[in-house]
Amino acid sequence: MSDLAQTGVYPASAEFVAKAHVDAKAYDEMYAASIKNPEAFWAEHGKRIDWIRPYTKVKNSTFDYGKVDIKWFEDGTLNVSANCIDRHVAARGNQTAIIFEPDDPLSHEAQHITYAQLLEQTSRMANVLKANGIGKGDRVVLYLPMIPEAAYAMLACARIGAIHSVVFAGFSPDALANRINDSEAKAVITADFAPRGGRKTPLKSNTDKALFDCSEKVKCFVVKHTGDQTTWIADRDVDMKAEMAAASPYCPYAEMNAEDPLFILYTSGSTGRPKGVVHTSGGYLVYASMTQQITFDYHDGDVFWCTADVGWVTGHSYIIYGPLANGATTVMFEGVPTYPDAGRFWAVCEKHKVNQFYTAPTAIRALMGQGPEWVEKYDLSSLKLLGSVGEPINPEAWNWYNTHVGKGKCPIVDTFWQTETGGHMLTPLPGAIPTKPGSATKPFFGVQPVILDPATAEIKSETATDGVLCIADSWPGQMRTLWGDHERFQEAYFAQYRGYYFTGDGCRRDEDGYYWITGRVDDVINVSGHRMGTAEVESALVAHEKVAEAAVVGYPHAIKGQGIYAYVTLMNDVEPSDALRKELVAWVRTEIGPIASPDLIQWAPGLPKTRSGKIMRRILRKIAENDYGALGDTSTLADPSVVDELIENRMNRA
Ligand code: 6R9
Repeated sequence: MSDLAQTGVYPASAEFVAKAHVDAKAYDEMYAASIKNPEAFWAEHGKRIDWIRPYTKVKNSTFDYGKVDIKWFEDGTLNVSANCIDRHVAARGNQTAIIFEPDDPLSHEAQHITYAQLLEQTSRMANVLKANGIGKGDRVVLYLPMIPEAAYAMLACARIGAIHSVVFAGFSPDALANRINDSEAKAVITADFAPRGGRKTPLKSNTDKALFDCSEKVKCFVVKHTGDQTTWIADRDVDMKAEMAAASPYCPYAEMNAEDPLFILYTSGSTGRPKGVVHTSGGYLVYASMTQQITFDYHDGDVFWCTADVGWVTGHSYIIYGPLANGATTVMFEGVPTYPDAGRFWAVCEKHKVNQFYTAPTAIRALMGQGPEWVEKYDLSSLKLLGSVGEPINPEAWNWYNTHVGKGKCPIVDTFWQTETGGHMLTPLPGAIPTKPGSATKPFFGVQPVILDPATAEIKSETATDGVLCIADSWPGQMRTLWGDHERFQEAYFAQYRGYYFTGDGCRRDEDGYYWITGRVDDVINVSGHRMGTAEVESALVAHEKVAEAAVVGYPHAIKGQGIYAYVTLMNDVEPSDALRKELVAWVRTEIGPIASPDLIQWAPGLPKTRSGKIMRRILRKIAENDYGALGDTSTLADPSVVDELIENRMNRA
C-alpha cells in the first residue's frame, strides 16, 4: 500500500468537474445558504418533486429532549409512487426504469422494465392489495428476494398509502414474526424461494413458520418466483402474480400528507429489541432524490447501480426511491458478488454499461482477495463514479477500488449515513470536494455536524478534534419516530446529548475540516456492512437451554470489517465441546439469521463484572481484539482472576 493512499488528496478530473451538478464554489454557496436559512433553501429544493397540494410551511422541528418533534413540508400533499413513476411516463415512458439482473445469468435473462411497465405492474399489485382490504395507514411486511416484484410492492404500498416494512430475506422466521407483530401488519408479501448465489432460501416456508406466531388474520401474498413447490394455506395465501394478471392495469394514487409514514425499517440498537425506524413521505423523498442526483452526480440517461439489498435502507433510498424519483435507470441485482464467479460485479457493469457503481467496503475486500484479474477481464469504461457505504473504507480497499475498478479516473464517494438519516449525511460531492481515502469528507446540504466531548457533552469547536458525532438541527430525510414508541425514540437519539441528534458514531475532524468516522461508540457492531446489536446476539444465545450467560463484542475481521466474538458461560452441568460450538452457531442462525452467526465462541467460566453486576465490555473487547496488554482500569472488577482466565483461553490469537 502506498503512503499516498493514507495521506493523499484526490480531486476529480477537470473534465468531471466541468460536467458536475455542483462544483466547489456552488457547494460552498449552497451549503452556507442551507445552514443560514434552511427554510428558504428547502422551500426551493422541495420543489424538485411533484406536490398535489404545495406546501406553505417548510420546517418545523425541535430536538429538545422531552418534546422532540420533526415535521417538514407539513401542509403539503403528494404521492410518492406517482413521483417515482407517473410523472416520468409522459416524457420517458419507454425509458428503462429498472434493469433486473437475475442471480443466475446462464439460465435467466436480464429484464428491462420501462417506466410505462412499472406503472402497470405497480398498479396491478396495488389493485390486488386494495381488493384484499389493504388501505391507507395499514402496514404490509415485505419479505422478498431482490426481484422486480419487491420494487412493485414498495411502490404499490406507497400508491395506496399503506406503510411497507421490508424485512431482509436473510432474516429468520423468528425475526420476521417479531417485525410483523411489532408493526401489527395486516399482510406479508413474500415469494416461494429466494435464489442467491445458486442456493435457494425457502421464503414461503419461513413465512409459514413466522405466521404461526402472528395473528391469524395476517394475509400472505406469495410471488411464485422460482415456481418450486411450496405449501399453500387456502384461506390465507394469495397467488400474487395470478391476481395481478387479473387486476386492472391502472390504480389511481392516494393523496398523502407529507408527514404520513412511507415505511418502517427495523434496525439494530443497543438493546435486544430492534427499532422500527419511521420515515415519512415528503421530506424523505426530497432528500433521497437530491442526494442520489448530487452525491452520485447522476445525469439523465445514466445507468445507476447500487448493489445493496432492498432489505436495508441503502436499497430503499438508492435502488428505489432516490433513483426513480429522478427518472433514472436503476439496476436491481438478485445475486451475490462471487456467483457464478468473482467477476460477477464487473460482468454486470460491462453488460449494462453502468455509469455509477455503489457498494460496500466488505464486498470490495472480499473481491480484492480474489485478485485483480477478475476485474481486468471486463470493459469498465462506462464507469464515471464509484461509491462506498456501510463502514469506513480502509486505505487498501480504497486503493484497489480506485486503481482496478475506477482506473484512477472515477471519484470515490464515501457516504456516511444511517437507517435513521434517510440519505447521505457526510459525503464528498464529487465535483466539489477532493477526496481523502477513508474520510466521508464534508456534510451534505442542510446537515450540521458537531463533535462533542463524550464525557462533558460540550461542543469541541476547534477544527482538528475528535469525539462523538451529533447533528445540531433537522434535515428533511430524518426519521420522525420509532414505530409506536416516541419515548424510546427520544431516549435513543436525543437523551444523551441534549439538543442534538446523536448518531452513535465516534468521529475525528482534521485540520481541513474533513470528517473521519471512527466507528460506533455504543453496543452496535458492523459485520459486513450489516448493523447488528450485540444485545440481539446475546439474547439469542441465552435463549439456548445450555447457555447461562453470554457477552458479545466485535473484533477486527479482515473481510467483514468486524467479526462477532461471543463469550459464553454454560449451565453448570454442561460440558463445552466443539459440537456445542457448532450447535450454538446454528442456533443463532435460526434465531436471527446467518448474518448474526458468531465467528468465535469462547467458553467463559466467568465474565468480568463490576461489583454491581455490570459486564465490563471494554475488557472483553480488548481481549477479543487481542490487545489485552492495555486493559485500562480494572479496579472496579468484582473478581479480577476472571480476566486472566479469559486472556489465557482467548480465541483470536495473532
Ligand atoms: C447506510 C447504512 C449505519 C452505521 C453508521 C456507521 C456505519 C455507514 C459509513 C459508516 C463509516 C461510512 N457507516 N456508512 N461508517 N463510513 N461511509 O449503512 O445504514 O445500516 O443504519 O448503518 O453504519 O457506524 O452509524 P445502517
